[in-house]
Amino acid sequence: MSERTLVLVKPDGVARGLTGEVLGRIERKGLRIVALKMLLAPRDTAEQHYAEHEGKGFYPGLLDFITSGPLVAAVVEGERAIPAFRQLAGGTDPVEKAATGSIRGDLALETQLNIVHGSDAPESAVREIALWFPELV
Ligand code: RTP
Ligand code: MG
Repeated sequence: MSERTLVLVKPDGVARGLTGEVLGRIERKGLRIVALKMLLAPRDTAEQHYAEHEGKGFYPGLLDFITSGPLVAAVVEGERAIPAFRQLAGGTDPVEKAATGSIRGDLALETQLNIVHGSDAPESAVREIALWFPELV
């Protein structure tokens, strides 16, 4: 079933010049980029995006990181786009969890600096697309 997911190339990925690498992998998988923008995330957008992690030890640092520089936000569409992109991204810890061949497994070393975000469920995708692309909904 075709569905949409929200992808972020996080500030570390943009700063390292990996935006094209990430978008290229999405396209080569056969997924379609249907909306795309670069922006400095406002603090309140970052807080809403990561609301599920409020109260965790890494949450303040995560907000500082995600607002530390420009990021690229994309709406990606295709068959099973949500799990398909999660597989392209690899597990959260780039060394212990992400497989070689995945974006994180190939390109990252640290859990916070793991290059990309992808929605983890249909409800998250709807919420996150509305948050980052209010003009689309
Ligand atoms: P994301 O939401 O960014 O797509 O990543 P994810 O689902 O794979 O991981 P999640 O558990 O939702 O965590 C969100 C982001 O927070 C940072 N993090 N740091 N230091 C830590 O223990 C820790 N745990 C998570 C990572 O940047 C992770 O992607
Ligand atoms: Mg997550």
